[in-house]
Amino acid sequence: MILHDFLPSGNGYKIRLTCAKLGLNYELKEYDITQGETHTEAFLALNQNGKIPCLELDDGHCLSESNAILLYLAETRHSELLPSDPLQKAEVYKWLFWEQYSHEPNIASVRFWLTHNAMTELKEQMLPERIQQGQAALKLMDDQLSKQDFLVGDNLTLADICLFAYSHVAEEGGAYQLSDYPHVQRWIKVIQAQSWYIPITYNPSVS
Ligand SMILES: N[C@@H](CCC(=O)N[C@@H](CS)C(=O)NCC(=O)O)C(=O)O
Repeated sequence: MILHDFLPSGNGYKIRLTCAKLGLNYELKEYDITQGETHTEAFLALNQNGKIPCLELDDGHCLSESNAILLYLAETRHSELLPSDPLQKAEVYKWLFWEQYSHEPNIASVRFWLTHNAMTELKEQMLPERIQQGQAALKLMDDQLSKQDFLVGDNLTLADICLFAYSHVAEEGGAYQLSDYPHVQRWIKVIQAQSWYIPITYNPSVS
């Protein structure tokens, strides 16, 4: 498999972390999204949406959308990262969909704007509301994690890998303070202590 990716991306990191957990090998092909490298004709043939991550399978099929890739990897490997019980499975889906609508646009986008010098006048105007919504998302996770070890029940699932990716780097850029969310901090440490854990900067081609 070839993972088309940009190392600072949390969306890409979700896939790298899932592959680490499942013991899957892949080749990493990097693109600099700040230089428009995902908008070339060659890249658009892989993903017409012009975004990383996308996972090129051995038969040439190229799958995009990070959370769809997570589901594909867990389902095809029959991993307990995706529970078989329909209700538990639906709870995992719930967090994956919530991440894309309520978490990633506020936490990931704000981090990118602030760390990649990508602010514009329009983004300056949007920033306070995005931060407020990002704080609400972290608070919601903190409430859930005050009641149980992981987002869905007692075991680590794709919901945790998906939400970990951008939550653990939320402070980058300075918009969020993780000390405001002690249960999220506890959960981050638990994931970082897993034997298969790799940092967001991990590049399989360099190890
Ligand atoms: N919903 C998509 C979002 C993918 C996405 O936003 N990718 C960003 C990097 S994290 C990207 O490639 N941006 C380049 C661009 O839009 O030009 C997913 O979860 O995979």
